[in-house]
Amino acid sequence: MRIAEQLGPETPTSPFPLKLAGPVAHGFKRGSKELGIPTANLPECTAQQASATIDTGIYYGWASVGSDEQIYPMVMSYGWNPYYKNTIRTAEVHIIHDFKHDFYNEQLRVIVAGFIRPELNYSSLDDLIADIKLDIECAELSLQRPEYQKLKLDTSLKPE
Ligand code: ADP
Ligand code: RBF
Ligand code: MG
Repeated sequence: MRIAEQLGPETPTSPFPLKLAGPVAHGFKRGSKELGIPTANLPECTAQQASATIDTGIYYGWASVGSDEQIYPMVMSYGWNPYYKNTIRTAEVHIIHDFKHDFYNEQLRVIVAGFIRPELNYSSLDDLIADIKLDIECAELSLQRPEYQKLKLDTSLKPE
């Protein structure tokens, strides 16, 4: 099993920080039900835009939602979800916070700050879940660094 031991550069390095936004879209509903890890899906056109800048993979950064001023750490899965053999590329953001309600259609603002790993296929759901938990740990550690904390001040994360 992979271990999230590599934190990457001390400073966000090109193409990061990458800003993405859009109203939260509906997906296949597997995140909450099958994985216990909900992912707020960015609209297809936003995912399309990202393809000009980043490869598929797992990323970390910051996020905010709707009129909420709070800025949360996030992990983003960008790609084909090989475990599920999807035919469309999705940008899915798991916000590292326990929300009491869904927020479909609300504006999701994201700053992607760094890369964690490529997308992988798994022989079991448990292995996928275990890796996502490592991704979350990796994101939390990476985002503690001062140059990554500064990104929280970016105006693109503020509600309109
Ligand atoms: P879908 O396939 O429609 O994306 P998911 O099972 O992945 O469904 O659940 C995602 C939804 O759960 C989000 O759109 C959002 O409304 C809600 N949600 C609740 N908590 C979170 C969270 N911490 N991170 C992301 N989405 C969350
Ligand atoms: N799906 C995969 O098939 N392979 C992966 O390596 C993978 N990594 C993920 C990492 C994170 C941090 C998250 C939030 C999701 C990941 N998923 C991965 C996506 C998962 O399959 C997807 O969230 C569900 O299909 C629900 O839409
Ligand atoms: Mg989802």
